[in-house]
Amino acid sequence: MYLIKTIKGDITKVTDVQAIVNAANNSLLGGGGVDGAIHRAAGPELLAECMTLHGCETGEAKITKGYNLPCDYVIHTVGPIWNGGRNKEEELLANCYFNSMKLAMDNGIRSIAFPSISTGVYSFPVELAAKIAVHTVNRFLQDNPDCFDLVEWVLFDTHTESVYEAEVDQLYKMI
Ligand code: AR6
Repeated sequence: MYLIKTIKGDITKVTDVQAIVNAANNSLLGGGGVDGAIHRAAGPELLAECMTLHGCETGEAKITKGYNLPCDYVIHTVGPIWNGGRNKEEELLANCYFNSMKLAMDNGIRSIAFPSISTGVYSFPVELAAKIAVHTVNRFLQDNPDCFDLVEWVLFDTHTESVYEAEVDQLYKMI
């Protein structure tokens, strides 16, 4: 069995997972928001490893070590920039979560923390993003029931946390 939980906080401080997910950009060379926080906390070796990866397509995911972070790995994924919903944004966001979970599973990672991908600088509406995020990950867990122990949603502000919490609660009511 696996546990799904939501917390309000800084993903760089999470100590009970093997991997955290970064909401990166196509260059994988750092930026603002959660990406900036992860690079600051991990130290310059993270950027050095990212430079060897030659970027990442939107919806895809790549893995590095965690360096000075409390976790062993960082999974870097690139969310879509919200453009009104006509550019496959929903599908691309679902791909981010699916490909991050797949990469974690393929590397034997059993515990993982996600931020709210695309809902900051990339302006994806939080309610829709939370629905896609929680449902995509839940489907993955149901399809691979013995592969994970913990999925943690780490949300930075009270509103985002309440939206994800409501989605997760809804899920447990359905089970
Ligand atoms: N821990 C958890 N969540 C955080 C943290 C943190 N330390 N810091 C911010 N958030 P964003 P995006 C929340 O903008 O929309 C970067 O420049 C934030 O409040 O980080 O996918 C990249 O390089 C929001 O709820 O990511 C890209 O260019 C969520 O994380 C671009 O931003 C995502 O906000 C990606 O934009």
